[in-house]
Amino acid sequence: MKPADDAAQQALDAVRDSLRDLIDDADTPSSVREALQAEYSDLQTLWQKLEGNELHVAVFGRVSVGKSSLLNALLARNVFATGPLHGVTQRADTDQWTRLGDSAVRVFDTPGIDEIDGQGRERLAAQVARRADLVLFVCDADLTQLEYAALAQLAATHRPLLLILNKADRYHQAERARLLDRLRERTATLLQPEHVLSAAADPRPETVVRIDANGEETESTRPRAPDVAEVAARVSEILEREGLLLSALNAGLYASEVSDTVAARVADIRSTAAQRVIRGYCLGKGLAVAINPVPLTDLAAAAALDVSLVFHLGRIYGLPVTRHEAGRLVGVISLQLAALMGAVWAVHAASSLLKTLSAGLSVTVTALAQGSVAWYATYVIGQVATRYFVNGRSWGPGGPKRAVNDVLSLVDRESILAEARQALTERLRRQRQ
Ligand SMILES: Nc1nc2c(ncn2[C@@H]2O[C@H](COP(=O)(O)OP(=O)(O)O)[C@@H](O)[C@H]2O)c(=O)[nH]1
Ligand SMILES: [Mg+2]
Repeated sequence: MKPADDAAQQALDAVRDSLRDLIDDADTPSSVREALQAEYSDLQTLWQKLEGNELHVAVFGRVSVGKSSLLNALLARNVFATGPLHGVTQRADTDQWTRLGDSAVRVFDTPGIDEIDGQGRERLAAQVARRADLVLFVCDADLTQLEYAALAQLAATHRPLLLILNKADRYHQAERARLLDRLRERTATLLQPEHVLSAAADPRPETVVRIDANGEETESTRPRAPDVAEVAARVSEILEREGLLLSALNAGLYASEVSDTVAARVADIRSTAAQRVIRGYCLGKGLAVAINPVPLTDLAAAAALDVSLVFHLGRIYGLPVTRHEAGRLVGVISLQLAALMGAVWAVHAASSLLKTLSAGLSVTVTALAQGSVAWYATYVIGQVATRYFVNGRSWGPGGPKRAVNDVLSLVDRESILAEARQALTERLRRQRQ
């Protein structure tokens, strides 16, 4: 093996393994897998492609330009349905073509880009671009606006791309040369000029005129063989030169895209679960504090609830902590909180005292105030702990002080307290009924 091939093979192996890891990752929740079904199936296809050292070639273009005919001519077999009617090819089809060294080259037929709506077209282009190592963009005349836009979209994916002027038999030599020049000129920013070629995938029969011994003319037709030699040679050359490496790079690029999407989804799911759990604990602690008549034990009970919350959050983020560690975390956070919002804690303590002193009428009011403050404190502890877990069990550069400070500046205290008061009032009323 040449060193370059060696490097390509190494890249290929690395990408193939990372695809496998992504597909098999046991930490990915099944709900994420279900939501990203299409992506996972693409990953599986890409993995198989790399595993089998497959190279994929796809055609792209308007309906009836001869995409299916071109593939048949390249395969020298009539495997793809062709015809003058619109819509002969309904979906992306595949067939094995040939072998190039260690690689199996598979070709993909596609429906015409003018047969599907804009969104479907973009999806098709993205799908084709994702799995094709080489795209043959087929046209049969100068490019329409639609064709130009689709070609530009494909070129932007940096796949190797050939623009093929098919039905060359319909043009005289000079006319064909002019058309090719025109195409090269228009696509100069998208393609190299040598990547614009002509072909006759399914030429119409020739008319031959014979003059017999008596000088009489008879006209007959003679079938013409496809002329795709130039295209076939360019395809082989591109695939041989850069096929495997490109295939690995493309798959790697796609895998990292999917992996980012998966990470974002997982983060979303965790964040939703975390916020739900935090709210549950806020309510639990708010009620416990509001109802519990003995001020000192309600503080202890409250702290135990916060420890449970942190313990629970660690599990949601797949970073379980022991109760002891959770307790330590709550301690660190509470300390920062006390330092940063002494005033609020003072209210907490004062109302705790008030609850013992006041009797009868004021109990509900102070209990509510105290419960709301407890709710707020748990809310902040929950947010800070969430941050800590999102950061992979780290406070980040500024340490716990900065983390608590950041959360405090993001949280709208008044609205949290208002929410707490409302939820607690409702619960307390229901309890009294
Ligand atoms: N004159 C001529 N006709 C062609 C050529 N290639 C394909 N065709 C005809 O164009 C029509 C559409 O071909 P098809 O391959 O089904 O087009 P697709 O819709 O792009 O797949 C068919 O009738 C083909 O016989 C060619 O090189 N020259
Ligand atoms: Mg077709």
